[in-house]
Amino acid sequence: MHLGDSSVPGLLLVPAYLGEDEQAGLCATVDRLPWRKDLKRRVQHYGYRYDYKRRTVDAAMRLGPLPDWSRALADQLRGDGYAPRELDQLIVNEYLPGQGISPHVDCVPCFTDTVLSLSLGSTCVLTMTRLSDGHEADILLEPGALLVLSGAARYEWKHGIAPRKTDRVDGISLPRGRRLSLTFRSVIESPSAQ
Ligand SMILES: O=C(O)CCC(=O)C(=O)O
Repeated sequence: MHLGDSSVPGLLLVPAYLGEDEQAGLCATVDRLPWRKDLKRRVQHYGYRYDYKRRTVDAAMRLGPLPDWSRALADQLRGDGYAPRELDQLIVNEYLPGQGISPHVDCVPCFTDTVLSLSLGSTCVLTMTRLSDGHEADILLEPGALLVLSGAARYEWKHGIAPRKTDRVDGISLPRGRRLSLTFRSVIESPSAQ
């Protein structure tokens, strides 16, 4: 794959948003907390639980305020101008080499227009796929990078990570290690179905 030959409107990549110490601290914090193990990869949900089967979030799935360690990060992202609204939902994903996430558009009625994802621990290539014609753009996510999806990148492109152990970028092999991502969103609270 070759990076940088197609731009995705609404996608912002901020390299090294988090330093190495900050990343290590976050990994250690997350690893002390319980993981959900009902998917192929392990996840943690804060703020609101996300229902992967129904692909939705509603008021009944509120878990409470974000825990302090992630609240500080959410406030920092907002203070730095990357999030127009309060971020009140966080999903932590763990990807071991060979694991990925299927291409998807984040639930449109559930979340507002800005989705922010922080990468920790390992490089990986995220693939953006334009809904209108299937055109793909590969984005190299390095440890500490912040990815912001809004506008077209949020609504008109899918994002996903292929389940492979090595990414090849501009002729260079990049073996994947264990990667964690912290994805922050703002929930649009709709009434619960119950
Ligand atoms: O791991 C990532 O950077 C992307 C996570 C993601 O797409 C999601 O949680 O919906």
